[in-house]
Amino acid sequence: TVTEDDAAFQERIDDDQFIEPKDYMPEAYRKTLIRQIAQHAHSEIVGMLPEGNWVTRAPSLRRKLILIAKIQDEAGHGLYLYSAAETLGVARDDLVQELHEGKAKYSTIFNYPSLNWADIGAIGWLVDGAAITNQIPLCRTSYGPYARAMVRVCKEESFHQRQGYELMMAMAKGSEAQKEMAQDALNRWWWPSLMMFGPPDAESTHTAQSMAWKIKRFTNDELRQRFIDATIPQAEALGLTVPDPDLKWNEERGHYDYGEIDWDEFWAVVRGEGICARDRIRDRVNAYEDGAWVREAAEAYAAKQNQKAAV
Ligand code: FAQ
Repeated sequence: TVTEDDAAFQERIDDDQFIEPKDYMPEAYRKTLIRQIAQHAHSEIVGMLPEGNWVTRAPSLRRKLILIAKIQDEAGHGLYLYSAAETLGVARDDLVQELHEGKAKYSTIFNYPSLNWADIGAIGWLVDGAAITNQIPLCRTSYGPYARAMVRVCKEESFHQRQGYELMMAMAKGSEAQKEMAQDALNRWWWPSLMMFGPPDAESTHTAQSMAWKIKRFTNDELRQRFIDATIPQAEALGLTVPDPDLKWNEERGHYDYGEIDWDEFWAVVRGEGICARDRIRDRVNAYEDGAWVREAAEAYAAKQNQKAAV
C-alpha cells in the first residue's frame, strides 16, 4: 500500500527535487541508497590496491607522483561516500566491518590483477572512463548528499581518465615491447570494464525501482553502450585492437554492436571468486589494523582538545 507520505515523496522525485537527509523517504529508498553508496565507497577504497601495487615500480618520478596523487584521490572519494552514507543513518565503522568480513560487495573490476605497467594506463583509461560514464548522471541522482559528492568525484575522475589515456599513448607509440604491453593490458581490462556497469537490464534486480526513484538516471545497458561508443575511437587513435571480433559500427542504430559478455565470469566474481578477491580483503584488513595507532592518536588528541575547551 502506498501511503500519503510515499505519494508526496514520489511527486517530489517526479518534480526533480533533491531529497535531503532529514526529509521523509520510504524505508526501501533509504536501504537502496545505503547499499549503493556503501558499495561505491568500498569500490573506491579497494580500488586503491591494484594501483598501489605499482607505486614502487613506476618508471619515473613524474609517473610516480601522478600515480600517488590519483590513489590519494580515490581514498578521498571513499571518504566522501562513507560520509554520504552516514547521512542515511548508518555508521561508517559498521560498513567497513562488513567489507572486512567479506559480506559487502564492491566493484568486480578490482578483483583482477594489475600485471604490467601498461595496466596502470588501462585502469585510468578504461576503469576511470567507465566510472565517469556511470557517475556523471549520478550528479543528478535524487539524493542530495550523494549527488553533491559526485560533482567533485567526477572532476577528479576526469583527470584520472586523461592521465591513463596519456600513459597508454606513451606506451602505444613507444617501442615494440611497450606497444605489446599496451595491447596486452587492453586485452585483459576490456571485458571486465564492460562488466562494471552491472548485469544486463533484464537481469538487474534494482534498475526499475532505482530508475523510478531517479537514483539511477540510465540503465546498466544504456551506460555500457555509451561507454563503448566513446571508447572505440580512442582505441583506434592509439592503434590498439579491442579484443572483440563481433565489434562493429551499426549505422542503423547509430551505435557499436558488441559481442556477448561472459556473464558467468561476472557472477563468479560478484560471488567473491575473483582472482584477487582474498588478497584485496586481506590487504584492507591489514591496512586497517596497521592504522589503529593513527585512530588512537587522533582520539587522544580530540579528547585533549575537548578537555582544554571545557576549562
Ligand atoms: N560489481 O540490480 P543491479 C570506482 C551487483 S568505480 C559487483 O544492476 P544496481 C572508481 C549489485 O550490487 C566503481 N557487484 O544493481 C575508481 C546487486 O547486488 P545486491 C564503483 C555488482 O545497484 C576507479 C546485483 O549485482 N562505482 O570505484 C556489479 O542497480 C579506478 C544486481 O545488480 C559504483 O559503485 C559490479 N560491477 O546497479 C576507483 C557506481 N554490478 O546489492 C579506483 C555506483 C552489479 O543486490 C580506481 N553504483 N552488482 O546484493 C551504481 O551505479 C550501481 O550500483 C551499479 C549496479 C550500476 C554498479
